[in-house]
Amino acid sequence: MSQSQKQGSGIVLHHLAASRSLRVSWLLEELQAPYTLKFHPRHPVTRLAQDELKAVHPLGRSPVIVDDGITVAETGAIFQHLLLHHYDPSKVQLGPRPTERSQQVADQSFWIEFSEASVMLHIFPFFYLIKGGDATKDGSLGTERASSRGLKIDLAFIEDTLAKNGGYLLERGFGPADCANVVSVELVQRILDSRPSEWRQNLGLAIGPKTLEWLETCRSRPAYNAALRKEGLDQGDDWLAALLGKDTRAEKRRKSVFRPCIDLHEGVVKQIVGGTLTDGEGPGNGLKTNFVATHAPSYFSELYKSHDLRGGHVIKLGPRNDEAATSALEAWPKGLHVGGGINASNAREWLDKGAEKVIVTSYLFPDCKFSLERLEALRDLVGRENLVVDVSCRRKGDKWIVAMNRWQDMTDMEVNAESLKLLSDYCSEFLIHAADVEGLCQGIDQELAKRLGEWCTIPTTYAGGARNLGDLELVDQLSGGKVDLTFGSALDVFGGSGVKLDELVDWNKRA
Ligand SMILES: N[C@@H](CCC(=O)N[C@@H](CS)C(=O)NCC(=O)O)C(=O)O
Repeated sequence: MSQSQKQGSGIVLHHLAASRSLRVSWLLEELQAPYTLKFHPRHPVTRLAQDELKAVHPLGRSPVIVDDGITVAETGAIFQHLLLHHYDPSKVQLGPRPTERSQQVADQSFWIEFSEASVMLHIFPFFYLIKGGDATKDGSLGTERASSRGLKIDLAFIEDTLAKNGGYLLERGFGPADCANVVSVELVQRILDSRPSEWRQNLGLAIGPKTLEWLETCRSRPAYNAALRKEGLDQGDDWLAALLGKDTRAEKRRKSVFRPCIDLHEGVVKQIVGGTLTDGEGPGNGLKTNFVATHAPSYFSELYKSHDLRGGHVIKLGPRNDEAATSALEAWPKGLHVGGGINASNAREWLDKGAEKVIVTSYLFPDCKFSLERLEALRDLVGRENLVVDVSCRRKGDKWIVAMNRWQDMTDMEVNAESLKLLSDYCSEFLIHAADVEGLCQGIDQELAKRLGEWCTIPTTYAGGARNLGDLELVDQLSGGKVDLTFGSALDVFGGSGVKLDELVDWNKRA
């Protein structure tokens, strides 16, 4: 473990998306213990943890907590640690302290361990069989029969205990024992529900009525839902969907996809650090360039076309880019959007040159003030369906303000639900660069991505800071699949090492 992780103050929970770590965030919420949730997206294709978790603990799994420099892994050990050091019965009543010598404490410890050592032990063979495509329709496989034996006993014991103890695992009422087991039983429930009834019958697997009631009661607890919200989910959202993938989801929601870009500067495809581009572009003016392509702009259009990566943007950064933009559009007619210097006198022309849509910003803000008249006129000229409004912005306190002229000038428009609602009556898409993080490959503006998911009602592409595939998954989670993501400097075709175009093509195909 690195020194920096040791030094953090308070509890940091390393939480893998859609995982049993939910038990720990839930317990922390019940304990009302302050903590920071460090979200780790799963690998979008394998659904496993990504390497960054190995920096926290060599096993590279979640949950792991780091509590003032003490690293604790394994759910059971984390529960015991939290109960020992962060349970204050004068604040919340969650049952006995683990230091007490009593049957209750012994039972509580039993249930905390039971969740992993019995329920998960017996359900996981099924999970792997399903994932590997080896599960049968009738439960006739030896592994299915062997695992069902243990699982049947576990489920019966939970059902009997709930009946005996008045609805919770311990007689005294709700507590950590329930937190530990609900999440495991939810996984069991989802797996059983995904199998044919013949399979369930032959293996004798079913969730009992008391257990179903208990799941409902526990899931309605404010702390459970607070834990889900910390993960970017809402009450009633299916946290297991992200783990189980398409095959077990009743309905598939739209997923965020990758949108490509071709940024042009002086007629050449480049990747530039956002906000460093100014009008005086000589040496020493602060312009930071991450990548200069040796390929022509049309090479990138053809590449995107070959993978059917639609709705990408060709952006003319400054003058002397018209020829390059034209050649990019000609290489894939009606496949790309074009932006940079678009106004009422040239918008039509760019559509005629092959742009699928035109992207407009600065023209809508004469003297940095929003002009509805100009937007209306442009909409009338090219049609709402052909117009994208670029509301690229910079952060000012807790607000995002539309920035123009290569993000140097702040306008009078705040990016929020109201402004986006107004604009969406006149355009069919938004393009939103988070100018402060653009080109830095240091991560996306998570809050903005989440807000855009709430505010946007038309297709929206976010750009800025994306490092790797995990960031696409993060945008998907945060925006509920409503916001698409552009990768620039991190992408291999632009000399980056964070993400490969092939991976993104693969993601888009699965989305
Ligand atoms: N027994 C461990 C299990 C930890 C575990 O396997 N966690 C899963 C998440 S549900 C994980 O991190 N998997 C990612 C991987 O193995 O790559 C515990 O309860 O903490």
